[in-house]
Amino acid sequence: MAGGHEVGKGGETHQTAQGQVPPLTTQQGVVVSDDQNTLRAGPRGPALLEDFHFREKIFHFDHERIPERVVHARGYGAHGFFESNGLLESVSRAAVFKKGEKTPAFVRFSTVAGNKGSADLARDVRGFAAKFYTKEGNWDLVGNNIPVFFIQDPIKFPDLIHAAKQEPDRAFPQAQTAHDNFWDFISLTPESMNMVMWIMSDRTIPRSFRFMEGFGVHTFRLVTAEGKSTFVKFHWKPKLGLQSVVWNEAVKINGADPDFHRRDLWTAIESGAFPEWELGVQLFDEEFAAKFGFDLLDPTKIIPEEDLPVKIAGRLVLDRNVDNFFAETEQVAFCTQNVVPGIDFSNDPLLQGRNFSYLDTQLKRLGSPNFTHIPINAPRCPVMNFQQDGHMAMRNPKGRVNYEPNSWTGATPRELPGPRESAQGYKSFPEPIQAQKVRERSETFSDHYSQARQFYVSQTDIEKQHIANALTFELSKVERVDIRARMVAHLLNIDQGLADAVAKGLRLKEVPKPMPAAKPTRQDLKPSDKLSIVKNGPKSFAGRKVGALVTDGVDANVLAALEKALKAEGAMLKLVAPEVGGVKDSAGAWHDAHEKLEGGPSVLFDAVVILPSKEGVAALAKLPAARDFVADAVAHRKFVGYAATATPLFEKAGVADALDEGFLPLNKLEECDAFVAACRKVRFWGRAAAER
Ligand code: HDE
Repeated sequence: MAGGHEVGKGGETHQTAQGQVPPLTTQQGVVVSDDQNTLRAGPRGPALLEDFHFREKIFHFDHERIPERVVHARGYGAHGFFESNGLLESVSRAAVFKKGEKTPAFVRFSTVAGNKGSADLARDVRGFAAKFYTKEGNWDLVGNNIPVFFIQDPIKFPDLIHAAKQEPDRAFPQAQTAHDNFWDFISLTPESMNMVMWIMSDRTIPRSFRFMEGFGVHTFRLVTAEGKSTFVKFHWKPKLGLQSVVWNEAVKINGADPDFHRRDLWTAIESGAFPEWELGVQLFDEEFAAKFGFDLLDPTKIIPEEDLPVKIAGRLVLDRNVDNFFAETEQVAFCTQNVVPGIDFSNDPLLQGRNFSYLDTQLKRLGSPNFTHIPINAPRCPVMNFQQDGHMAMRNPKGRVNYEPNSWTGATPRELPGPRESAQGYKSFPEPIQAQKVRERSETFSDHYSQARQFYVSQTDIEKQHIANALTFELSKVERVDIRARMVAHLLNIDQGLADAVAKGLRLKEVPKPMPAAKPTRQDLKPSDKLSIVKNGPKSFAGRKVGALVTDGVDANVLAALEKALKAEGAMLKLVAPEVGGVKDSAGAWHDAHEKLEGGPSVLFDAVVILPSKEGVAALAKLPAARDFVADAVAHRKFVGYAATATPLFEKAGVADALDEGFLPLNKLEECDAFVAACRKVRFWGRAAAER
């Protein structure tokens, strides 16, 4: 027998470096003797059909994939818990809101348009779906990182998603909206204009999941045991504050690390830096809703926090990564209709449409109505009913009785209309309804521009610039000039300056007339500071990463002091060196590098420090990746800490004559604290350099 075959006989011995290992078996439990070679008629002969182990193994492999989600295909999840502070006890009977109640939770973040294998930094809405395994059943809050949506009626959802995803003949572009079909549909859908402002803002290029807000979007109801209803809008507020990347960074991150967001979540949890959000609520009654000025059943509208403050009702902590991505993150089945007693729907038409779609889509994806038997979807409270059989049924009624009512003796489950000890059946809020069947959009849904304008004027100048740049970029990818112009016609109803900037950026030969509007844009809505990311930046640099470009001879004292200062802040230092093996510092100590320079560009870090030795800088300055490291950090307005020895590299990178206040010297130990303090602002927005 050839040597290769000998090596392949791993199954014969169960002794490894780790000790005794269990034998490999087939799915039927038969121990396998050879998992390296198929059964053949002689060593060079044809394969034998009789090889049950091979056939079973390949058969199983062939069926490994399930359909990816039609939207939100790319996602990443983690386990944790929700802890209530009791704020909602007086407005909802739900056990999940009792003071101090800790409820296990699973959260999946996602992009919307891209396929499962697309890159994390696509300009896109992020899904923020939470499943709470409450004592009274599963509650799913299936939200996004943007509080409004594109459409007002669910019947338009397939059109919206068809238009956003890759075009059907060519199957590109994927994971981006910068193409004709998307902007054609959007420019024919004025109700999407508020959402357009949000998606063209930096909200759609978050630094990572840990730094973004989440929103339930729709108005929901909370209901007390006595049947009193209060309207609610749900918010998630990240403990680390809001942060986004800039577009040029996003483009480069997608190449350098397409898994940037999932890696960030995974490593944060593995390192014990558990991501945390506060659950915020805006509570209101019919009277507020009637006076507010926009219809709160319209999912294209928000209630500014200045008009109705967000109160904190508890916290969500993600503290455990999954054991298996497929079993948990892929198979988790969020359903908007999963509510528990004390939480109810409003008549938001989009929400009502979703309540059908999510259940239906799980059957398609998971292949059986028994998807609730899969551990990630199974409630952690008793489940007792007479639903039975079907593909992969794991939980069937025991005994003779599989219906009710029945007159067999013994405790078989029955519905529970009234309260009994801790349990009580789910009751829908008895909202009185008298209406005619119509296919009609409410007149109260017809103001499409006022809140879009409010969002835009609430931004800082730099954020306004980013919105104009994003629109110009996306519309520049649109081939049909009439579609570009149609979008500018909408922008004219939002803000003249924005429309002018985009028209100029596109070099439109003819600026169109404003789009006829069902309702004129209100000019009286006050700017809301809470809508800006920059105005709500972090208070600390915790959770962030600094990339240190180092060579042999790096100052040992500065490196140690910097590491200490960052650690005290809750931030991390990552070494980037010409070779991944690492560098020897000025005191002769060895430091392993975290990244080889070419694989660790500055876009992967929140701030950078440039610490070459006097001897090492000349060779470093010759490397294009080192020059890009510096030039990109500057263009992306990052804080740059630097040793005096860095000058030759700065010269080669073309930034030596532009050292502004965002550059901080790092030659002495005291300077390390000053650098970390400066980094709390995350970006040096004052830098004049145009973003590349
Ligand atoms: Fe979804 N959406 N959606 N959506 N959605 C799905 O369900 C749908 C909408 C959201 O991590 C699908 O399980 C319709 C708004 C998230 O598994 C599907 C409409 C918001 C996720 C579906 C909407 C969302 C989904 C595809 C308009 C924010 C990912 C796979 C009426 C509040 C959940 C799946 C996860 C997923 C339908 C609009 C958020 C097809 C019909 C508004 C976060 O059922």
